[in-house]
Parts: sequence; C-alpha cells; structure tokens
Amino acid sequence: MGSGRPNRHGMPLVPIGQIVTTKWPVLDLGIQPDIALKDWRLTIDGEVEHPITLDWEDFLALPQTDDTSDFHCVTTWSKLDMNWKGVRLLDLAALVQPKDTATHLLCHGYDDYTTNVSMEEALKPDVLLVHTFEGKPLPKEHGGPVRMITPQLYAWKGSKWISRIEFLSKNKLGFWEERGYSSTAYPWRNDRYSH
Ligand SMILES: Nc1nc2c(c(=O)[nH]1)N[C@H]1C(S)=C(S)[C@@H](COP(=O)(O)O)O[C@H]1N2
Ligand SMILES: [Mo]
Repeated sequence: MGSGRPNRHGMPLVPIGQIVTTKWPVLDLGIQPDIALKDWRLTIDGEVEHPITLDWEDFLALPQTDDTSDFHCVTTWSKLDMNWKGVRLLDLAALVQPKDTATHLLCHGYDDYTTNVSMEEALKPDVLLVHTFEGKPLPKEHGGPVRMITPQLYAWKGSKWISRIEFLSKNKLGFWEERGYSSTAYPWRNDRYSH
C-alpha cells in the first residue's frame, strides 16, 4: 500500500518490515494513569540552565503546533496521517536551555515508563508533546492528557502520560531499551533490537 511513495523526509512511506493499519492499537505496561488536568505537571530538568515545572495553563500558553505525521510501532504496524496538536520539544528546549553537555533525554511517564532519545532526534520539528488528536483531547488509553510523539523513530520512544523530561550528559537506557530494544530505534534501518 503506497510503499513506493516517499514520505515528507524523502524516506519510504512505509519503513521496512512494517504493515499499514487503520486501527490504533493500545500498548502499555498494564497501567493507564488517571491524571486530572488540575493535577497535571510537566518537569523539565537535568542538564539545562533553567529547569521548570509547567502546569496545564502554562503548557497551553506555549506556542502550539499542528502537524500530521506517521506512527511506526516496532510490533510492525504503522498508522499514517495522524493529525496532532501540541508543543514542539524544540520550543520546550528553548525555554530550559540545554547545556552544551546535554546529549540525550530520558522521558518519564506517570506510569513509571522511561525511554531515551538523542538530542539530535528529539529536536526534530515533528517531535511534539501532544494533547489533541484529530481535533479532540488525546484519549487516556493513548497517553492523555499529554504524550510525546517521535514520528521518525519507533513509537515506543514517545512516552504516554509524560511527566518529566530529563536532559542527560550521557546516554541512559529506558524501560524497553534495558530489555533488548534498540537505543536508537530508527525504522528505516530496521533498527529494532540492540546487538
Ligand atoms: N508511558 C508509557 N508510554 C509508552 C508506553 C508505555 O507502556 N507507557 N508504550 C510505548 C509503546 S511500546 C508504544 S508502541 C506506544 C504505543 O502508543 P499507543 O498505545 O497510543 O498506540 O507508546 C509507547 N509509550
Ligand atoms: Mo511498542
């Protein structure tokens, strides 16, 4: 299905070993935390000049980005043309000002999930912390109120129910990365597992 057509980055629309689905499966660790908007907080800290904790109002006051991108799950399904609204990680980084020593992030979820992303990947303009999907609040089972998306990496790099972004001066593995999944997770290189 359209695998010969390139995506907007000039890469094959459907990466190697992936199959397009129109469904949206739910993957989690068996916990779907319930976070009321009044209790929601996002902390950004670690190797940054200005650590911050945002509440819901602060978050919505930041520049909002609307974008349509694809979602590639390592379990081989890809879902195309997903419309999102949220805040670019790039814009959050501008607020906290990562130090020169920052090389990676470790993203933490309210379910104690963790996943690592290199600065180079995290600062791509389609990496968003989203609160809206197809014009409606992001459903809890998909990580609402706010999750991260990483359209150019396998989807496990996007923490659902994101609570903290920790900038790091050296790479640190997250939940799946410690269990044999790739630290880099690049779909167009079939980069699923660590070696
Ligand atoms: N906090 C948290 N984020 C998570 C996960 C999780 O278990 N907890 N699962 C990851 C995995 S393995 C995938 S494939 C995607 C799935 O997102 P979805 O359930 O919205 O399809 O979320 C990722 N982010
Ligand atoms: Mo996954």
